[in-house]
Amino acid sequence: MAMVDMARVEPLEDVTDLLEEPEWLREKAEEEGLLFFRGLLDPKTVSDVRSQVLAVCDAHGWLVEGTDPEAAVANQDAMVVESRDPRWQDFYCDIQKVRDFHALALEPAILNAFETLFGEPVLPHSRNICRVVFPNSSVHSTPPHQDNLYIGGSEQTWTAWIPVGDVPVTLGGLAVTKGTHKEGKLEDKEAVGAGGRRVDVEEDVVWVGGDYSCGDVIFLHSLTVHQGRDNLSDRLRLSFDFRYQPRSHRVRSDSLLPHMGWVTWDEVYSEWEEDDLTKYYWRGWELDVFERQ
Ligand SMILES: O=C(O)CCC(=O)C(=O)O
Repeated sequence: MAMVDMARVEPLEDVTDLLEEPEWLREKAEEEGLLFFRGLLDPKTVSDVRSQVLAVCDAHGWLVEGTDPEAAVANQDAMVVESRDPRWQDFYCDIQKVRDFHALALEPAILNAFETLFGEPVLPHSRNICRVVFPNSSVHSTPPHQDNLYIGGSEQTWTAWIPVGDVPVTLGGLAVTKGTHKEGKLEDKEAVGAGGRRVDVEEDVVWVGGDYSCGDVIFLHSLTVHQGRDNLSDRLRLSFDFRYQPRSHRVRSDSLLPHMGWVTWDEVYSEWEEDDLTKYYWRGWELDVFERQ
């Protein structure tokens, strides 16, 4: 299994009220490296995107024929894991073209929360990530890692992990350690599972996790260690990872490219309305962009 055992898992603590108390919100973020917001997004908005993602899953034969697509019952015969497998690549290129998937990353509720946290304008990275996890794929669950390894750039970059639909523990979801961002960058090593790298986790570390509902969002610091939980159901688990940083901080250029680089922005945008303001939204901003070495 890619996921490591968790001796102690604390329940998710809703900090929505702290959005009215920016100093306390920042203190909490500084202390724990994670912030959980129950119902930050309108569940209807998330459900609409979910239906669009499931339509793509269906078109790729990933749902059991004759079942309600909304139930996301996985066709085990089509099982594929996130990788360079051509079946995954074809699916992922189609997902990257879903306009509302990218638009969700720009929802005012998320941007406002990050501006409160950063105390300055936010730069949403446009490299948005969609994860679809089949049941019986535990060996490929996302191992414990720090996102900074993949992002580079400012350590003050945060990930918003969004359950796309209700994600009870049986469906997998995300488990996040408390306070590990204070340990700095940890040594990583090769591993099985999404991302392909992992870090060691102390046995007595405190994990946070539980049942997520549609509309919930969890923010985590780029050095906070976290892992995907095994999907023990018969359904597909859907989630998004969107990243955000203070706009004045340096940003690595690939954070503004389509995730995985299998399509270009022009291909992503090819069927969107011409005057859609979510296209290239970052281009008018003064940014300190640097190239990956
Ligand atoms: O959704 C998952 O399984 C893990 C996602 C994650 O940890 C990440 O993308 O950094």
